[in-house]
Amino acid sequence: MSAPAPLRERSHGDAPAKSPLTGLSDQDLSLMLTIRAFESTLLDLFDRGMLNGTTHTCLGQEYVPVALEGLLAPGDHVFSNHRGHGHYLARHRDPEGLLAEIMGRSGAVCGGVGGSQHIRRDRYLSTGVQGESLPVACGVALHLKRTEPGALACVYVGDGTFGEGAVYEALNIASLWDLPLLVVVENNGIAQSTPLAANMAGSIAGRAAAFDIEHRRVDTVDVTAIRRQLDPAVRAVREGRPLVVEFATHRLGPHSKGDDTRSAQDIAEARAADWYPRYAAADPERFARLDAAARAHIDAVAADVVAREPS
Ligand SMILES: Cc1ncc(C[n+]2csc(CCOP(=O)(O)OP(=O)(O)O)c2C)c(N)n1
Repeated sequence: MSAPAPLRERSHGDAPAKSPLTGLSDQDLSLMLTIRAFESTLLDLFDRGMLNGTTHTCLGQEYVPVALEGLLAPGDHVFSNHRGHGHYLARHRDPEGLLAEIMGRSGAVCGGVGGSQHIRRDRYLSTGVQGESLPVACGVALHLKRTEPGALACVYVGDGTFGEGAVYEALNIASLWDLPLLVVVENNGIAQSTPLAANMAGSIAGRAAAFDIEHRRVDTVDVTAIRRQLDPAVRAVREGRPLVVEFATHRLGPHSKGDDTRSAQDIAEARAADWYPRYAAADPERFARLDAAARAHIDAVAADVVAREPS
């Protein structure tokens, strides 16, 4: 595989702009690396027969919730889906509670009954039922509009979830009632085993437009640039202008723990788009130091949680 292109923004004069890491804090980069280490560890635990059930990792998509988190406030609600570990970790920075939840060990964030996909903590709620979260998020957005103006409901969905009718009922009401609803679509081009092209007529942008809802497409993995791009539109959400943000992203891993139906070429293309080697190339010393720390942290978390009593 050829080396990934260096990640750079270009100014109008086409002069090289700053590296993506220039504006990124150690805390944000560590969070991306912690999510990567967490998800890699989960697949490893599965391979060693130490996890039951199933799990869907967000490998390749870690930068999405980290970028969003910089635009969200503590009083906002976050609704997540089956691929939600990164969403949870970006919100609550709690790998111990999440791994204990997934493994059904003491210290589990939901007593071990929710597992990987069904987690509630404060203003965070995830569901494995595709599309279910949108109408619920609409209801919460209406409540926020009435009682806590300025707060918003943010809901993460995949591209395949646009096959669910509940998505359109929610978009319709959000537009009609001017709800503070932020829909984040992680468009990784595939739903389990069905490519987007076989699944969706038209486009996500066209579907948002049908409801008179703003749409933004994000094509970069540069967290600082993403925040700069989305900041005005997210502020407008808080004033009651719903928004669909579509991230063009890539799923590095299998759909869940071992079911990858993609061709070798498709997988190679996903890897070539990965943020991880680009960020590593942009600032090798800082990246290596923070990556080693994140891996050591998650190794210690896993050793601790594996040794705990059942919840
Ligand atoms: C209502 C419903 N139908 C089917 C499923 C099974 N299912 C789980 S994930 C998935 C694919 C979701 O694809 P997408 O929304 O693109 O998200 P991605 O997995 O790519 O992150 C399906 C069909 C489900 N969980 N809920």
